[in-house]
Amino acid sequence: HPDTSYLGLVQHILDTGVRKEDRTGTGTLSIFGHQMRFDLSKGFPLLTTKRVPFKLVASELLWFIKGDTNIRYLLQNNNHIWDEWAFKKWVESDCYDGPDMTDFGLRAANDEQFAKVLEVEMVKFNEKVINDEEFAKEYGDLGPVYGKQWRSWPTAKGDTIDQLKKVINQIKMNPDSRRLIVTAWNPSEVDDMALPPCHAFFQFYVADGKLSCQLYQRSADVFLGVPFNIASYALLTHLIAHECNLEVGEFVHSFGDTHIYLNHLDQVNEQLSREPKELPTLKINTEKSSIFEMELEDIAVENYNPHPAIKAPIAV
Ligand code: DHF
Ligand code: TMP
Repeated sequence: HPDTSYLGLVQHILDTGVRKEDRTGTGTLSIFGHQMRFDLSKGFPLLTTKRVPFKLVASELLWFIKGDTNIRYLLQNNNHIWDEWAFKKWVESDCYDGPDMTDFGLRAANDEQFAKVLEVEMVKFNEKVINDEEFAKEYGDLGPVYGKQWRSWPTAKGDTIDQLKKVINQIKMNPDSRRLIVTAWNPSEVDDMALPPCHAFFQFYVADGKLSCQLYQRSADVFLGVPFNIASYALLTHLIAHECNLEVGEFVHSFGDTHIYLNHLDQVNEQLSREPKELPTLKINTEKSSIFEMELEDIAVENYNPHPAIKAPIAV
């Protein structure tokens, strides 16, 4: 069961993880290197020991697939998972003249008064991104993150590579290929990204009429990020398998720095006390074949009856 593998990883980090400081100043328990395998034919791996908001997973994935890097589309779909990283670029820009937002993530966690000020500024920022197209173009953009690298990786010659389209064509034309790769890790552009790619590199594999996918995730926030990442790549594998007339095989999730933030310890202990439930099933609109035509309404999970959500602060 996906929850069993996941909670096994959580327990393993609690048992053997090393105290490690991190960029965000939060502090983590961390291990280096781990792998989980999910058999997608046995049910959709959306965790059941806490509610994972599937619509947010799906709209984020469609945003990558569109090649979009601007949070405007996410906001239009009530998806706020990338707000802090666009906001960070905004408050660090010359045009921002509101209250001082240095280290806003850490400060909000320790100072209720400041958290309110931050909330007001973030709401204002989001409204401006939604209502003001010019502002959105400038400040809603996260830089050359996933969508840009997947769909229009810039080459030295001055043209671009659509890695996603290419890999899908290769899966159809040349399924035995060992080069079915998409990489978001573009060394010449990482410095311009609001956050360098965490799910950085993935490969497809076709055998027995089944499509598998393996992801290398260089850095993994096990409580908040990983449940999304598992569901997102499982969904991507289903969508591509559907387009290529293949069944789904496995999702193999390989990790680098795999950590639990120190301010998530109560949350993971709560989750560890829960029993996994039956997995949901994924429903995609089979009238559409191309993943590039899929919209949010074409994707849903059925029979998802998880334990309640568990809130946690995100390290910025
Ligand atoms: N930074 C950090 N420190 N960890 C992350 O996982 C992370 N993920 C990013 C961007 N930066 C990050 C993009 N993905 C949430 C989940 C995934 C995600 C960003 C945020 C999150 O907060 N999930 C909440 C629910 C959020 C909501 O309902 O709006 C959760 O409980 O799953
Ligand atoms: P880093 O760039 O210093 O590694 O910080 C990124 C943090 O975000 C780290 O805790 C990993 C986490 N993360 C995920 O776990 N999954 C994701 O999809 C994203 C975007 C980030």
